[in-house]
Amino acid sequence: MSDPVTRRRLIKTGLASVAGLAGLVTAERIADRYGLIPPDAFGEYTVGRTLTYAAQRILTAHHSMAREFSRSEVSRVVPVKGQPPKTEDYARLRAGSFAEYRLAVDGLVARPGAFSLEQLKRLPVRSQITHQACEEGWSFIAEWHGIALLDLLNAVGVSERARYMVSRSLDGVWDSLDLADAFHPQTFLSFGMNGAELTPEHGAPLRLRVARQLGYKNLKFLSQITLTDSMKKIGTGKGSYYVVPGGYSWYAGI
Ligand SMILES: Nc1nc2c(c(=O)[nH]1)N[C@H]1C(S)=C(S)[C@@H](COP(=O)(O)O)O[C@H]1N2
Ligand SMILES: [Mo]
Repeated sequence: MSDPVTRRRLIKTGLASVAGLAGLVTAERIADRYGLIPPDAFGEYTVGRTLTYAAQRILTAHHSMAREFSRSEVSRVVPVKGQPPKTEDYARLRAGSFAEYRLAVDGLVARPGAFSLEQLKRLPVRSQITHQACEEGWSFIAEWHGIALLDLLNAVGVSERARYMVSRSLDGVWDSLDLADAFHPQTFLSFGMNGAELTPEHGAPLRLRVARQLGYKNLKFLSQITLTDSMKKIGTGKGSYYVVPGGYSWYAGI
């Protein structure tokens, strides 16, 4: 390799010091080679967002786990942000106890499909008691029941070309995760909370639970997941509904 900065050095010193060492342009080129540039890096946000994401990905390369709690620590009050969709479609699904609900799984997968809750529950059902924090400053601990997203992804067979998993919701919100978070063992598709079925307020019939990122990455009322090699042609091309001027960043690691 002719490049003076090797991957080992990148991991040892971190991208921030590489930036100091070799200049930001070189650092950006290296970050891109190792898939360390987030989809919302553009214009004035390129350097800051790339440094944050790359540093996190290098530090957490070995699937670090979010802390899990005991039942006695579960919060008594759980705030809601994002009310259930007010559409006729959602009302109909809800009236039918979500029996007609399907989660579409498509894109770069070997076996795309549309799965009912009953089908999804044939995968191993798991629980976790974790902390979810909203960027607005409130948080709660809850027990989540669901399936590990990685079990579904393995069942449909994700292509080697895939780099991101796009998620879409029945209220029009959409977002994406890189595959490190999509295949993280604590990333769940949850249909239950604190021993009961997930309520519409908390995202029924199915929501994402992403234990290592902020609340807004935990999409509720999930309708579709799509595997893709690039975010450029999806929505705004910036990886998330929330990435707008004055909005949030795509990567919200905690
Ligand atoms: N589809 C959808 N998902 C969403 C939202 C939303 O408005 N729509 N709000 C997000 C935000 S900002 C937070 S903090 C959490 C809140 O989850 P909760 O309402 O279960 O506490 O859901 C996230 N998921
Ligand atoms: Mo939030």
